[in-house]
Amino acid sequence: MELWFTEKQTPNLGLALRLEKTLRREKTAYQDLAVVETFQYGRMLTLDGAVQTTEKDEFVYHEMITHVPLLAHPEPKRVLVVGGGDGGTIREILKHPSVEQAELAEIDERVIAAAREFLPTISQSLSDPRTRIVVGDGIEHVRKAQAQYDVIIVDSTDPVGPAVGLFAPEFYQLVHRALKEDGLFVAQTESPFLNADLIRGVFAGISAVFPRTRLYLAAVPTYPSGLWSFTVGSKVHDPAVPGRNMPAGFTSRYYTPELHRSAFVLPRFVAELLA
Ligand code: AG3
Repeated sequence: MELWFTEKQTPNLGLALRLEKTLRREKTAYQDLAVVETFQYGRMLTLDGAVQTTEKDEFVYHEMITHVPLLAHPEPKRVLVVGGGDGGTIREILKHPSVEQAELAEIDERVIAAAREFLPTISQSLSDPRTRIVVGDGIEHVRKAQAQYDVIIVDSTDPVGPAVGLFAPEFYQLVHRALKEDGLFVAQTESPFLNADLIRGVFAGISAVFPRTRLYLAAVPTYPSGLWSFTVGSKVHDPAVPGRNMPAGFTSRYYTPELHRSAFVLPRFVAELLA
């Protein structure tokens, strides 16, 4: 018998992956969580039926959401991740030796537990001594902070359910206040093919608060449409420029300094939707 998982990305579009087996399926306090073994992309984490990460393509998203803001900053020391309970973003952050503390504010501890148990290559750095895990509401966590972080990364699910507030203009005000005077932040902002209105709204919201707001793209095969966007708000540093060399011994599979710059070069239809 063949077992297939389909994410219905829109009412008229789906991504189907053939499954070898299901490793975990549970209803957490916040969402429906599954970890499955796929034939094509290795192990995969889904939340409420939406693909969050797979072993084979996670590097694209995690490298791009991390190294663009971190290399645009001259010396990131304190970094906060909102969401991101699988740990992939934390793993990338800790490749930067200047980082003293990488904090994770994840609302659903079951995501962390599932990643620790079934996705060790992604979650490995959750046990690093520089990692601080706070289980709780990311918005409340950011609200309590003032001029504390060099970089804030919003590694959230889609703007439905627990993540809705992370796409709201009020949240960007809190993020601005939580950042140091030359801080910057990035949020995952969905697909320009399928979420144009969201991207436009988020871009306007971030622009209202941050003097430098830019959008960049990366190709993530398992996310809806495969073309994914990230939006950066920066107080001082130009997000499109890697402001320093990559640290000694730095390894990546998608990110390069040339790609950093080129990710901000937008296809015309994307540039137009921001105009
Ligand atoms: N967060 C972004 C997932 C969005 C994917 N959307 C979808 N499949 N409909 C990923 C978390 C990885 N750390």
